[in-house]
Amino acid sequence: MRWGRFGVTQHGRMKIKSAEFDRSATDLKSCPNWNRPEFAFIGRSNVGKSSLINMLVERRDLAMVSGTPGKTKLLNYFIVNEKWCLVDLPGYGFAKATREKRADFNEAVADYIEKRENLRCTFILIDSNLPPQPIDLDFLRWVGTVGSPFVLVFTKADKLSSTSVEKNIAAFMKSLDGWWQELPGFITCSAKTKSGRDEILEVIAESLASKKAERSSGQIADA
Ligand SMILES: Nc1nc2c(ncn2[C@@H]2O[C@H](COP(=O)(O)OP(=O)(O)O)[C@@H](O)[C@H]2O)c(=O)[nH]1
Ligand SMILES: [Mg+2]
Repeated sequence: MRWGRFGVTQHGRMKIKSAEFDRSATDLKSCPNWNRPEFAFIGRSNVGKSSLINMLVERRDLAMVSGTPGKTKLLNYFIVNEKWCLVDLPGYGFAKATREKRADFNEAVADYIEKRENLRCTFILIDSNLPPQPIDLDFLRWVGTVGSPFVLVFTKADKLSSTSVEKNIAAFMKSLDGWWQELPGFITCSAKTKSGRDEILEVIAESLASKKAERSSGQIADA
């Protein structure tokens, strides 16, 4: 395949020792003032976001807090291993995104993705059971104009045959042809079988490790 698939390589399996709900933020201004690295999750409602977050941290009901009425339009923070955060962003199914323009799907999400310095990577969830959906493509086009790092995650891969999943993914990637010099990386996952878990944790581990290396090499240079 020409496009990027992430593999589990250097860091092995990352251990999740703790995962706690920390807070809900209403907008960028109310996001915590700390330097914990943040990894955000977004997608249409029902794409499998809560299930994926629970699967990643191996907790059955952690992300359910974001499913409770009133919290679905908030940025929900979970602290993992006391060091970094998963941020459950509001879904974008409830408003229409506009191409090229600053997204009007959710002001808080747009602000967060454009400006949050702590944000290392956004995992953009796409339902692998569906052909390419305009709302996902519109969102992705907008993220592309912002230039914020992201990885595509195709969810619920256990529901269809692997041939059908591959077909939907291929169609989705084909829709992105020519948008970037290289097609974005993607991971296929299932909250049910836990496939894709190691790959997502690997992206996180690699990001955490690379910043640490940068910082320590910076210290050496300063010394
Ligand atoms: N078969 C299957 N069902 C899933 C998977 N992930 C989520 N679901 C189901 O899809 C529905 C929506 O999931 P949820 O995590 O609440 O989606 P959210 O709205 O994006 O947070 C629920 O009925 C889940 O049980 C998966 O990997 N495989
Ligand atoms: Mg949810």
